[in-house]
Amino acid sequence: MNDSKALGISPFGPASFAKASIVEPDGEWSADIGVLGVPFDQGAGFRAGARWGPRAIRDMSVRFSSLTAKGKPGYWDLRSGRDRAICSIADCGDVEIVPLLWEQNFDRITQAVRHIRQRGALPFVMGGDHSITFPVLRAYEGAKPITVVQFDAHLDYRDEAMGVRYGHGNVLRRVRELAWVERVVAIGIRSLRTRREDHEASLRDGNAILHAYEIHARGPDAFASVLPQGRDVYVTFDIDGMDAALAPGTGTPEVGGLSYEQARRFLELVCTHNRVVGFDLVEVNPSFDSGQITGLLSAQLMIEAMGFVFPRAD
Ligand SMILES: [Mn+2]
Repeated sequence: MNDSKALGISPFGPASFAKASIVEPDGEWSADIGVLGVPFDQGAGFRAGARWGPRAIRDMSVRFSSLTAKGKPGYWDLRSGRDRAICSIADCGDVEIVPLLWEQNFDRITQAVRHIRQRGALPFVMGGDHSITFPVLRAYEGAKPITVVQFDAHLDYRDEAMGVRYGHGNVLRRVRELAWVERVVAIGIRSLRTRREDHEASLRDGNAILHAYEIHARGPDAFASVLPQGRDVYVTFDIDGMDAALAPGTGTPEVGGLSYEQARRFLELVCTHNRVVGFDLVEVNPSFDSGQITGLLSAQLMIEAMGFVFPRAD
């Protein structure tokens, strides 16, 4: 007798996200969450390779395959005593990316996210470099105003760099220009490369910037009044928001970043006090990872976020 499949504990076999069933975004399927991989890294200005991020996250996500078990999905949260992530997950595979044709690739990304939303599922997107957040958010045209919560070491708010306007260093600027994005709340900003002009432009646009050093000094709960409440929220999680020691597998790591407990608490505050309309986790680059810890951390952050969005009603 082998019921490991039914129990959802086998880590073996093809690595879909948490061993979820693989579907085509534009097919006939139904699930609470549609996970989508975007293996695109043409927006990276420094060390490329985030195209392998979705695979790295899926590889380690099989550790959490009980989430997709038949009969009793989800996990028991030791901290709250609650069952969490009581939801169904479909893995929509990867967007087909072709070399060099970035505008066409962006269109494919937008289209895939549109399909997921049309199925009534909540998109959870795995990058790819951070530039993909712009084509993902384009798929929300016509939606209610969205507050974007950004976890990141960098503002990514540069208007233009040597003619480039859609790279990963410009992405929040482009996102903020979308008519349905009302505000950006950036958490964990600390890079020495932060430019005064970009910082001022972001504040002038009505965004909020939570610096890493302030978070270390005061703790996440001190910022509760700055975080959105009762809004429609899209979370974009650049893994370099985490401390470089926890997440070395990324193109532009920065020391002095968030601890796991800080990031988790921010996710809890954001996901439980708002309506989450989408989530992405970007910039995982397994070429620089050590012991797959960045892939594992990323999978766990996604699952904790799912757990906050889908707690069991009890
Ligand atoms: Mn970023």
